[in-house]
Amino acid sequence: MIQSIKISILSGACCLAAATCVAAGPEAEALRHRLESVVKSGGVMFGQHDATVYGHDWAWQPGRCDVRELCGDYPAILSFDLGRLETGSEVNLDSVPFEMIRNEIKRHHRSGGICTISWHPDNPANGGSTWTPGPGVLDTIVSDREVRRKLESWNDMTADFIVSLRDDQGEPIPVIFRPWHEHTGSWFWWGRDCGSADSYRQLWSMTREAFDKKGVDNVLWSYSPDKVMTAEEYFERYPGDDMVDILGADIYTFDNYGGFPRFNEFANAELAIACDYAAKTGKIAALTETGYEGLTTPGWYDQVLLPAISAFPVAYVCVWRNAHNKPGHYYAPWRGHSDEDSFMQFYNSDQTLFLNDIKQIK
Ligand code: BMA
Repeated sequence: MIQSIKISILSGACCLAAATCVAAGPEAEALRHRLESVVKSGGVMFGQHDATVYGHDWAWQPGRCDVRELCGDYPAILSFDLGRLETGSEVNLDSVPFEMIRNEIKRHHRSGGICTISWHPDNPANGGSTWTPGPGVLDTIVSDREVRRKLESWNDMTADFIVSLRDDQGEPIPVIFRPWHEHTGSWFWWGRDCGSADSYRQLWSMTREAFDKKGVDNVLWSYSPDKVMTAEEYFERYPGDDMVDILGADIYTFDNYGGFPRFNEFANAELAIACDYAAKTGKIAALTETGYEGLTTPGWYDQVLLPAISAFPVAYVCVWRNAHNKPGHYYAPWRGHSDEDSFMQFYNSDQTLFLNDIKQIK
């Protein structure tokens, strides 16, 4: 029943007016078109980070996925991270082998799904991790030649990985790339207190230049500030319309930061800003990262997340990971979890789209 309602919504899908293209090749253009069709349909795709490589109590078991074991379908969007690729490591910062990430992206693409990639590189200025912010760290990419060179080589490595994503016919697989996110906070070395707005924009330009030089055209670029209440904050460091395809927002629910009501305030404010601007510029808006760690108060999925996204024309929402080796660090329930009903109501909504729902959306 639900499925047939979803299908009838989707059959009315069509694309919006063509948007300005950011160095996108035909595959990335097709992905853009698909995201526009989703928005036009009134549906919102569900995604999760690392959803098919590990779950709350398992890891590296092909085909498994907590979400699928609960609701019967895979997320429409899979998210992966390239942090530590720049060090030459074979596994990322959460121990996921890069080869596995490549294969999962290929497999999900073949199944009709969409992938998004984030990148949490180490700190090129001091050798620390991605979470080593400090005053001026971001500015050193402009002022210090050695740091700049290091970052250039890291950008090259990431570009090489992304351009190497190919399907069985050797055609490029389009992905959403979400670098330098949550820069309105200061927990990453590219955050607000780590340098000037100009340095942040330079960071984007450098990455973009490296990708262009390598001929990477299978990417849609997502700009994803952390929670903000005003357009001034949202756009303070915006790298420019020619750099950005997706107006994103990364907003979490925290019990010690206003809980559900505060999340609603931020979601209402920031998604309105992103959607308004997306509508004006022919771009796409999305809730690019969200979640409520441990789902400790029941009802988050149906009473908080669903109303938040229902109010806005966002193409997708992506929750963070179910860590297999970090107790309590999970963002989606699994079969047998005490709050599984809330997720099932979210899944059963006519609006939410999972992998099977989007296969027919072109
Ligand atoms: C954070 C946490 C960390 C993880 C990092 C990068 O939000 O999930 O455990 O290492 O993301 O994926």
